[in-house]
Amino acid sequence: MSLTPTKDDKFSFGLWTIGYNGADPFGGPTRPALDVVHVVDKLAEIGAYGLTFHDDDLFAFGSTDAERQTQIDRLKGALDDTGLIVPMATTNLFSAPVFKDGGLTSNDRDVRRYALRKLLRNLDLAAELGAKTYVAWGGREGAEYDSAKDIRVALERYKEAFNFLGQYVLDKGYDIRFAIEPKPNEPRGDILLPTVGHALAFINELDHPELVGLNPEVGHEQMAGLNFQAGIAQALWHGKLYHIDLNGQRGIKYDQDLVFGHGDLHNAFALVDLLENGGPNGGPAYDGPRHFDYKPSRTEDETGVWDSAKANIQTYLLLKERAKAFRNDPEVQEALEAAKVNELAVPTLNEGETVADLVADRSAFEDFDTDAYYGGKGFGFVRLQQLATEHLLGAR
Ligand SMILES: [Mn+2]
Repeated sequence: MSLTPTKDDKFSFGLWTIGYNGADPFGGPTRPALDVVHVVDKLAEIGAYGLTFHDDDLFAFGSTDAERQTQIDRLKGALDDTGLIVPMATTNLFSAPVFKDGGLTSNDRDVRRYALRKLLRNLDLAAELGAKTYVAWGGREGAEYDSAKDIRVALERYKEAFNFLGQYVLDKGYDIRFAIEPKPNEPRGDILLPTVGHALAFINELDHPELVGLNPEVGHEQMAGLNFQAGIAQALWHGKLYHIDLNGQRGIKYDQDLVFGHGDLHNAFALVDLLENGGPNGGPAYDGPRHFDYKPSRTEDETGVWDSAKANIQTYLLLKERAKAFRNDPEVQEALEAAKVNELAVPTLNEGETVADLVADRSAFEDFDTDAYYGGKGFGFVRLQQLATEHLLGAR
């Protein structure tokens, strides 16, 4: 079965994803670098609508102004030729040696000031290219040793940076919001704002929390043993899902960046069901880019790179189709009803009910038969999960 993506599906890829040359801590590149113009042409061909990038993906760190401008102009030409857009951009504050102790939270103040300037420069470019989201993944913002980083002070510097950036965007009149990307570890031993929950709490401490949301990544939450779909549901509940990084991860280990769905497929199914069918009227709960932040495995040649890029799109579309079938199945609807999934939407208290009213309600406590729950009717959650599994496997 093959499904055809359209621009309305909003599939986007990072330049660093398909551009990954296979280098890892144990070996060098296994593929040559890909040119940005070629990448944009190929992405358009496979049905993507957007390209995202770090500054250093487009023009190498240390490029002259002229070299930088040449690459920007080449990207703009390719975007014009294909109709692709740049929905998101971000800054590399982790690769260059200067960032070995982080950028915005380096212990070295001069490095922090340099990091802010590098960030502002690419933020201007993002605005120029029409990006609406600016992602902040602080991969080097952290430490290996507890005594080496004062976490409370580092968070103060992080806050200072986001307040400064928020004010900059407001002063410039840019239509851009920031999206923090949590990750528990790698490359640092421990990274600041390690999970969705940590980042949500941090955002509440900022001067302009409305300008800052989240860009959660499947693998990053799963590296911490967390349920990604549940984290996304909470981010949506807070109104903070500004962007999303889709990929695959197999449990608590190094960041694998596999193709979306090539990890916890059940959770990927639940995630797509949430994004596409979890809205207030059964429609989409999220209308931003479906952004793939994966790495084509080191074993692949360029054909394998594009096969894996297409695999992300196909898996997403298949899961979307499967989730729709799941929602439309009368047996599933009956199982959801039997499991009281919909009853959770009924407020626990009656409208206007007071403490006295609840205490006076003998049916709520004195006459409530808790014994009936021993040996009584179960919820049938396993049956529901099996129905989901059968839809996921295409058996229904
Ligand atoms: Mn990752």
